[in-house]
Amino acid sequence: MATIEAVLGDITTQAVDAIVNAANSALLGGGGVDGAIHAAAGPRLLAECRELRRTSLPDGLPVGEAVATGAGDLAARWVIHTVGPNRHRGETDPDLLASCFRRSLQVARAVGASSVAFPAVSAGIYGWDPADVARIAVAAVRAELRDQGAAGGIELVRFVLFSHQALTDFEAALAP
Ligand code: AR6
Repeated sequence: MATIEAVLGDITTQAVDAIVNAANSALLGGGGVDGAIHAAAGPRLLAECRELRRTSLPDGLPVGEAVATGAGDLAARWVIHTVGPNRHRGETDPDLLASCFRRSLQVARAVGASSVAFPAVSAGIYGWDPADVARIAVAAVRAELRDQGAAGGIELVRFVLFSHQALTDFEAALAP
């Protein structure tokens, strides 16, 4: 049975196989956790993202989707970029946010990652209530791990929260 946990911290320093980036469709960096990940990973990460845009994703990454790159100078081996729904643009469908978490875990499994750290996707610049993100994220991760079955490959999912309030929200969502 995989472990799901929530911790307070900076996702860029997590010693896990893959960290998830709350990116935007352009995949070329931004503010928030995206900016922090690109700053810590160095220019190789941006170069890989540019290559994705030049080849498989000329129109960018759709909302709710996920894609993996290497992780540049980070301790992790992979960065999995996902694009959360943006409330300020009227993107209020919880299924789109759930899809970010599920698709990220599917991509993680496909590259061979067994431990994955997530930020609170869409709970910053994209304007979602962190408590809603916590409930949706925990339900999506539980469903995905259930569907992957016993031999699924993902052993650890860690939510890495940047504020005490967000940590409290995720702890509440994880409580049995
Ligand atoms: N480690 C963990 N969590 C963090 C970190 C960090 N180093 N830095 C911020 N957070 P946001 P979004 C938290 O805004 O809402 C970017 O410009 C933050 O407190 O990073 O999905 C992208 O390029 C919040 O709880 O992502 C997109 O344009 C959570 O991470 C847009 O922002 C997510 O906040 C995406 O917006």
